[in-house]
Amino acid sequence: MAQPQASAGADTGKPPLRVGMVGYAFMGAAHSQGWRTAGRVFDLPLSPQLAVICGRNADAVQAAADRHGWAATETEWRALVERDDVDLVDICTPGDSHAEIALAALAAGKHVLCEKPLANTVAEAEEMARAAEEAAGRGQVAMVGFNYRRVPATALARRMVAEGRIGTLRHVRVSYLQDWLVDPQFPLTWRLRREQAGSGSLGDLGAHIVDLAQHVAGEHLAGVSALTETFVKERPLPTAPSSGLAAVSAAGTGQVTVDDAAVFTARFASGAVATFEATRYATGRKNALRLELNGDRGSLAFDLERLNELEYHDGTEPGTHSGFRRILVTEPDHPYLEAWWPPGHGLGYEHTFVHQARDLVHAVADGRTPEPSFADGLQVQRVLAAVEESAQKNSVYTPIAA
Ligand code: SOE
Repeated sequence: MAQPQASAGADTGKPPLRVGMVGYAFMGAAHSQGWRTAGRVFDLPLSPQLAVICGRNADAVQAAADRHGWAATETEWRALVERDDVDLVDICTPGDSHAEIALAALAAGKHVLCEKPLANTVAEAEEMARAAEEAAGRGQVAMVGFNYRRVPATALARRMVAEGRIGTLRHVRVSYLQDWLVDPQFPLTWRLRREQAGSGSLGDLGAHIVDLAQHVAGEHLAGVSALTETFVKERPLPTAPSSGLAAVSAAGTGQVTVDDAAVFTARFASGAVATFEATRYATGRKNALRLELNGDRGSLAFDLERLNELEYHDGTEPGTHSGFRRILVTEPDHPYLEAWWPPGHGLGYEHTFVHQARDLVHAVADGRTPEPSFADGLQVQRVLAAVEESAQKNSVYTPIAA
């Protein structure tokens, strides 16, 4: 275990929030960026410190600490959770360890940030939500990493729906399309194993769009009718564990035990109807999360591949000159933009993690439950379970458990 001289972070003179992060691959790098930058851009009540990073391979975790600016390393997550120089545990591991780490961290008195989906099963998510609620009574906070709520354009969409700018919601159309599994020789990494990932495109991408659609709409789904499919059932085994979206294959093959694609229709509690599609086989689509909402007074549309823009149609304007307009979401009074660049100087994917860190720091300082809470994560988990149940029963309409 390497001991810190001083935790890395912005020297702001504010009280520190000492972060211990478990995992250091793709999400670990993204969260590091968030913690490193939030206190340098936003005026925060606490100063996030990159205190300790944890991973099983000592050399690899040290390399990650050096690259991302963490002050110390651990190779056992239990040791990290028990350290008294860690205030908040950030979980960036595959889904099979979320519950165990989060429960231990909450029991040890830490605040928790957990990557999505919250857990691999509803039962685990229920236990986590219960533990988070108890911990809230002791002043601890727990949040799920649904970072796409923190794109300024999606936050603006939420605000505009709440202001009534599209009126009564009729349709929500949402898809999350990637293509990194198109090649059948892409190896069988952890994201393709049910015991580690919980599910496939459904939990990885579907969880994001369920959370985002419900958040922007401001209401919950009531039931779903679903199809799932696994197109490539066997894949080469990877040479080494890989956590990113690239890997190298070796001899031998193994079974893919998760869905490759999930498609479902859904009803919102208000009666609005929705379509969802999550796939990693949409050839040419790299990270296309698209959301459209139609109400009786207007419509909104968003595409993550053009994330500084939000399309808006005001249906109350005269037909002669109405139409979709492109809002460039870079104005200082747009969500999160007050602290960034002058208008027109856009943001990117990584800024969502800076905003996530910013919002969580405020929640910790205020002692208030942040959104999305573990209860919100549990509700998404219930939607995912209903999708799987419906798909197993020939797409029968399946209500979402309350
Ligand atoms: C892989 O499909 C992945 O990295 C997801 O796991 C993330 O949650 C998403 O933001 C980007 O794509």
